[in-house]
Amino acid sequence: MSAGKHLTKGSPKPALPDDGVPRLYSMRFCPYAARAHLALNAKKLPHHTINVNLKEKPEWLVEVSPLLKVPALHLVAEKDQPSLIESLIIVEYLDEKYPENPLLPKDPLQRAQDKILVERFNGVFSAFWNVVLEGKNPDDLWPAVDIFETELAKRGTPYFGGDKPGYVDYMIWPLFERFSVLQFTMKEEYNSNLQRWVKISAWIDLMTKNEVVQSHFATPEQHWEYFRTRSTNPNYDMLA
Ligand SMILES: N[C@@H](CCC(=O)N[C@@H](CS)C(=O)NCC(=O)O)C(=O)O
Repeated sequence: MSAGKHLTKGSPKPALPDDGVPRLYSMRFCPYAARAHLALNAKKLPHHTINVNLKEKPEWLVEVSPLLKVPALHLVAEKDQPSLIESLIIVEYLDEKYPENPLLPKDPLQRAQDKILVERFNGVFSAFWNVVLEGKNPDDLWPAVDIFETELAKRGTPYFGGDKPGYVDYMIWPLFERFSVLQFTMKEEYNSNLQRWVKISAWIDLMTKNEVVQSHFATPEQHWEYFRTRSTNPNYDMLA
C-alpha cells in the first residue's frame, strides 16, 4: 500500500490513514529494506511503504529511524508507537508476532543454524560491495558464495527452507538478485563461477520465479543503473 516516490529533504511527513497498519520506511534499491518487504509479503501482512531519498533525507526520518537508515518499521498500533530498525530484527519480530506462514524453523537448533548462516552471509555482502562499489578484486567473493553452495547441497532441498523458501532464502535473496550486475563488469568470470555453483544456480532460477520475490523485484539492468549512479545522482524513482 501507498509506496510512491522517494520523499526528500523538505517533504512533509506523509498523511496516512489512521488504520493501525505498520509503516515500512524504505528505499527501493536497498537490499536490507528488501528483506523486510519480502518478509511482509511472504506473510501477507498489510503495510504502508514510505520511500525515502537517502541522499537528501527528510527531516522527520529521525523520528522513526534514529540512525537515519532504512528499513524502519513504525508500529503505529502499538502503545507509544515504537519503531523497529535493523532488517533481521524487524523480520524476526514479524515472524514471532505473526506466526502464520512461518519463516524461521520451530526447532531451536535449526533456528540457530539458520541465523548463523545469515550472519555468515555478511561475508558475501561485504565482498560483493568491494567488487561492485570499490572495483576491488573478486577473489574473496567466490569462496564466500561456495559456503552457501555446500550448505544447499548438504540440505538436499531446493530451498534453504526445504520445499519452499524460508528465512535464509528471503534474507540472502536481495544480494543474489543484485549478483547478476557482475555480468556487466566481468562477463566471463561471472559466467564461469555461476557454472561452478550448480545448486545455487538452480536456486536462483527458482527464487526468480517465486511470487514473493516477484512482488519486490528489479531487473539486473535496473540494479546496475542504480549502482552506476549511486554515489552521484541515483534515480531512486526509476520504478515508481
Ligand atoms: N544493518 C542494517 C543496514 C541498513 C542500511 O545500511 N541501510 C542503508 C540503505 S541500503 C541506509 O539506510 N543508508 C543510509 C545511511 O547510511 O545514511 C540493516 O540490516 O537494516
